[in-house]
Amino acid sequence: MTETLPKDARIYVAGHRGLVGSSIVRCLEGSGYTNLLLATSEELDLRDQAAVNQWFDVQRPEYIFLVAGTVGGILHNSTYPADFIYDNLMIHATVVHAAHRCEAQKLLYLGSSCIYPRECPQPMKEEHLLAGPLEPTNEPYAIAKIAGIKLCAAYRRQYGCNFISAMPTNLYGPNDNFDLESSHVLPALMRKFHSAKEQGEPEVEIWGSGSPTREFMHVDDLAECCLFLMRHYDDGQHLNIGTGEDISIREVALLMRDIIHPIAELRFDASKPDGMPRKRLDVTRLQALGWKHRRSLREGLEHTYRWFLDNYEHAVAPKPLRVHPVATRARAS
Ligand code: GFB
Repeated sequence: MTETLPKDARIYVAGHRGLVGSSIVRCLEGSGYTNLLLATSEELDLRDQAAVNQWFDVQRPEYIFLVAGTVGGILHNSTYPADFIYDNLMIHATVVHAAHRCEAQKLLYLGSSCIYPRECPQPMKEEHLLAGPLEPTNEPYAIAKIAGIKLCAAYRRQYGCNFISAMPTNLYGPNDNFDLESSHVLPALMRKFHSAKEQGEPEVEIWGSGSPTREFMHVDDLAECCLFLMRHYDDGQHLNIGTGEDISIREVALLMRDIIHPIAELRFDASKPDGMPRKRLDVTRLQALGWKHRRSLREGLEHTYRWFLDNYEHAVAPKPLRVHPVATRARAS
């Protein structure tokens, strides 16, 4: 395959302070890319089409990694459905439209494995998209993510834009969100086991039954995959990104216990939702292109725990939530 991404290309990473965006920036810099375009959400509100157009007119990005969005774990998704659907629909639409307007060479859009139906056959293949009802705890987010795929496909069909989409599995790694209410399971468990060890507590609470299974990938593997796709993949078909291996929440909690606090007991809180029963991606198409992840789950968790310890104050600092005025009004029942 030929190298299609020049080292001095103007590359915009939308969402560069998040888990995924920060890893893509590290990966690009480590691979010798010198012309990265970045803007914080304070500098550029990606939900504002006029502001996004203006920024694109000035910066003229040639390649775009669209990895910005409002994200969170199972509880956060269920608590802020309006934010999850509105923010993500708007961010995808404004950036895709601006990329078309300024004739960008290529855009990579990242969705999520929650786009597949709740009762999807396992492993979940790309063609299972829209084959059945979605998991209720994250339906608004999933709808926005599906809209993002369709947006890229529509601009490709109508205008011939080289916009591609990839759907990563559940991710973890440095710069994850470790806030216990809004985080995903792995950063939450890492923080819980760590504080139980520090405070000499014998028990750690695990939400739900522990029986759902998830597939986890270290974010640095994902970033390497995104760069690979930006260089080598030009097809309109969205592509799954995962390891193809899953594990139950109980087993992953035991693994985390082993790494952090081996004498802790697990206590399951059945009042918290389980969410999707199983979620494993079929990665046959991706692997046929010649790409495979490098980090095992244990290695990835040990690496992330070292990062967590080295960056403890930053990792556990309260994260300001972006809540729209509508969320402060009385909620309809
Ligand atoms: O990671 P998580 O929040 O997201 O939860 P989803 C995965 C599973 O871990 C659920 C359980 O069964 C949780 O009940 N779990 C156990 C915990 N203990 C904890 C805990 O302390 N915190 C959390 N957060 N979970 C999200 C979606 O789904 O994943 C999004 O809501 C998105 O749309 C994202 O797709 C990747 O895998 O259930």
